[in-house]
Amino acid sequence: MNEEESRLPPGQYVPRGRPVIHYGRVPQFKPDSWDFRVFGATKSGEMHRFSWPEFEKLPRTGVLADFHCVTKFSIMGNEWRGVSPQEILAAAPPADGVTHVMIWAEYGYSANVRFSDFTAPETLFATELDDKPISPDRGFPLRVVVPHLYAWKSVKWVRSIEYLLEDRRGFWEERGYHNVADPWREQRYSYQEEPGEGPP
Ligand SMILES: Nc1nc2c(c(=O)[nH]1)N[C@H]1C(S)=C(S)[C@@H](COP(=O)(O)O)O[C@H]1N2
Ligand SMILES: [Mo]
Repeated sequence: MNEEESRLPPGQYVPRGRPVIHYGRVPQFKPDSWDFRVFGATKSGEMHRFSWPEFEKLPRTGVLADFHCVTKFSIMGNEWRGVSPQEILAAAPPADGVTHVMIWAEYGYSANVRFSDFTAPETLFATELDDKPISPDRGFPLRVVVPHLYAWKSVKWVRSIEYLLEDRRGFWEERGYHNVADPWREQRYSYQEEPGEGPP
């Protein structure tokens, strides 16, 4: 097994090229009306709002990570750059007792992650891929990457996050996909969920 093969979770393969997949149309970025909101169980009880210029001022960091789609292709060695979730947590702190985060995109797409997945060191609010602004079809201007979970949790065109005191399913999690989505455990479908892995 070579080094790249050992980085492939079970059942995955490396395709030729880099597929682009999403549900629905590519939204247009309008910098004047674009905002990023943090709502739900915030510490202050208030919603936090960042305009594009405000969001752009947050410090940036890099993450090198592979990317695994549940349809079985993997994209290896993506160089993401963007804002760490730690910056968001500092600027818009969650209340005590937040267990999950719902990540919301344009057009109502969403994905829920455990708070521990949200704060994992490889999770990022990415603005650049491979030294260029993320392309419109890959999520410009802002995309979350949660590379240690199946890629439907890596929400493109992110517009808000919601702090949750109790777990709730997102778009694909409501449509038969696994609530946790760990590719190393092949958590593809909701029928595989064990007690405690889904919302009550
Ligand atoms: N907003 C949004 N984000 C999304 C999706 C989507 O339909 N809408 N699809 C997800 C799925 S299933 C995958 S595999 C990846 C694909 O990312 P890519 O187009 O950069 O390869 O985006 C994820 N993020
Ligand atoms: Mo996917």
